[in-house]
Amino acid sequence: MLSAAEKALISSIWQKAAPNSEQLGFEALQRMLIVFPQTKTYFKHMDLSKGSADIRKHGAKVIQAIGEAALDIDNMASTLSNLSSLHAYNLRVDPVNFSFLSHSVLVVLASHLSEDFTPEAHAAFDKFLAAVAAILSEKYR
Ligand code: ZNH
Repeated sequence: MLSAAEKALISSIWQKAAPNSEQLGFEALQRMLIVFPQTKTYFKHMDLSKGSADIRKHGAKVIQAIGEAALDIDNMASTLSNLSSLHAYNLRVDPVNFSFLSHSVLVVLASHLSEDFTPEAHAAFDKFLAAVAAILSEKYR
């Protein structure tokens, strides 16, 4: 579980990232699709060319969900409950892919926040994204 200190770091990182969250989400999703091309199989119905409006729009949705979880960390299981069902029952995303997205989000945060993204903040945000991924994949079987 996340300690009080980690929760404070996560919310401070999110406060710095939030004003630019749509761009961050776009960059993170695009990075995932390029660095881990196997993830493209889930998005065959979208225009996956670099910089596409589809990537921009979907990236914004994904980061918004992450942001909502970050704003209310203690209740993130209920915040993410509908998305958890969606990913398990409808989308059937192989849980291995969550770590690819998490990695991409961390890299994008590092590139935008530079020295504010301290090793401690990185560690806390990594743990937070792993917790989000665990919730999104807990209904799989
Ligand atoms: Zn997911 C969808 C979030 C991961 C795939 N997603 C989605 C949405 C959201 C999300 C918000 C929208 C919903 C509605 O619309 O209702 N995701 C998310 C998050 C995460 C994720 C938060 C983590 C962290 N996903 C993921 C992955 C993948 C995915 C990893 C793969 C690779 N998703 C997906 C899909 C979809 C989604 C396919 C659907 C899209 C469309 O629109 O079609």
